[in-house]
Amino acid sequence: MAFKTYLILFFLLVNNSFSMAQHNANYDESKVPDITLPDTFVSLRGKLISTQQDWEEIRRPEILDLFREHVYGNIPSDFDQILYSEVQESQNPYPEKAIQKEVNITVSRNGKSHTMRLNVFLPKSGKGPFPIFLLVNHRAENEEVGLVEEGYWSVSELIDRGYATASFHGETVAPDDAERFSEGILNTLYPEELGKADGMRTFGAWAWAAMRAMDYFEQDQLYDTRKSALVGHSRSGKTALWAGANDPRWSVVYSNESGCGGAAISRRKYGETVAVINTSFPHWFADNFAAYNGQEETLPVDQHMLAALIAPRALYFASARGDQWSDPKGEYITMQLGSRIYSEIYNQEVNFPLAFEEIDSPIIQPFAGYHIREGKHNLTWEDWEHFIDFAEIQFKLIDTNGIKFN
Ligand code: GTR
Repeated sequence: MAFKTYLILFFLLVNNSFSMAQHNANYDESKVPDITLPDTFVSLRGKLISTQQDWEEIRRPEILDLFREHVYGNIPSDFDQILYSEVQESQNPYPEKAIQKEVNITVSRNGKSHTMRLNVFLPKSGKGPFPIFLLVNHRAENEEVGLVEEGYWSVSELIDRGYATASFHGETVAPDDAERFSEGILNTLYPEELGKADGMRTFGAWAWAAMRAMDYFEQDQLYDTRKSALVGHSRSGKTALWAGANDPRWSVVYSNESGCGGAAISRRKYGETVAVINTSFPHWFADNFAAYNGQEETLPVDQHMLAALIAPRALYFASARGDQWSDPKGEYITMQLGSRIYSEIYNQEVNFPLAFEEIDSPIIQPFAGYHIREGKHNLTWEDWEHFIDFAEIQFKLIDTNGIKFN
C-alpha cells in the first residue's frame, strides 16, 4: 500500500474515533450528575481560608501543587543560560504599521540546548513601552494563511489599538503528538521528566515556553510587562490557564473555549470527559491524570480552583454556543465559582449573578469577564474585540491604582 494510502487510513481512523467520542458524549443537561466540588476555601488540614495571607501562604500553594501532581505535571524552571537572537525568515505582513521581530530563544541546560521561535509585532507609531498580548498557538501554519491567521490572531487590530503582540508555536517547544511529544525540550533539556508520573508533558512544556517569552519581554524596555495578557484557544487555552497559574507576571489571562482540562468543570462530564481526553491525547497531561478517567469525582481539585489561582490578576473566559464539546455552561460555572476569590479574598466587587441560560451579552467587569458567542469552536475577531475591551479596563486599573501583581 502506498504511503499516502496509509496516511489517509490513519487519518480516517483517528478522525473516526474522535467523532465517535463526540457522538457518545453526554449533551443532555438532565444527565449531568449531582456534583460536590472540593472547597477552594478550606485547606487540606481543614482550616477555613478567609484572609489574603492564609490564601497566599497556605491554600494557594496547596492547590497549585495538587494541579501539578494530579493534572498537568511539573514545569521545571531551572536552566543554565537563555539567549535571544533575531532572525529574518518571513515577510512582514503589516509593513505599513508594524515592526516584525522573529526571535530565537535558546535555552541551555546540562550542556544541551533548545531553540524556540517567538514571533513579535510592535506598533510602528509610538515609542512604547507597549503592553503585550501573547498568543499560545497550536494551529499549523500553512501557505494559505502564512504566519498570521487574522481573526485567530488579530495582529492588525491589536497594533491599531497600540499594543504589541507575540505568538509562539507549540511545535517549536514540544510536538503535539503522542509519539513525538518528547522531541523538543523534554529530550534536550529535561529528560528526567519523562520517567515521572507527575512529569512535564505537552501542556507543561508549552506553559514553560510562555514563561520564556515573558523572560524575553522583561529584558527589553520596549514592552510594558506590567500590562501583559496571555491568550490561548482550546488546547492552547488549557495551557494559558496553567501557565497563568504558575507565572504571576501575566496581568490578564484568557481562556477561549478551552473546555475539558481547561475552563470546564470536570465533574460535569458534559461533552469531552477526562477519560476521552486522556485517551485521545495521552501526551497532554501528567500520566497521573489518567487515574481519574471516569473517576472525576475523586479528583482532589476541579477547574474552579485553577481559575482562583489567577487572582488577584484578571481572568476572562469565552465560550461558543456551537461548541458543546467544550461544555460552555461548565465553563461559565467555573467562572462563577472561581471568581469568588476576588470578592472573598481580595475585596473586589466581582460577581456573576446571572444563570448561564440568562446570558445575552458579554459580562465585562474589572478582574473577571465572560462572553459566549454564536457559532463554532474557533478563536475569532469577535472574541478578540471583547478581550481587548476587558484588557483596557484592567490596564487602566494598573495605571490609576498602581495595582501590582507580583
Ligand atoms: C479537540 C480536543 C479538545 C480541544 C480541541 C482543540 O480535539 O478534544 O480538548 O482542545 O481539540 O484544541 O481544538
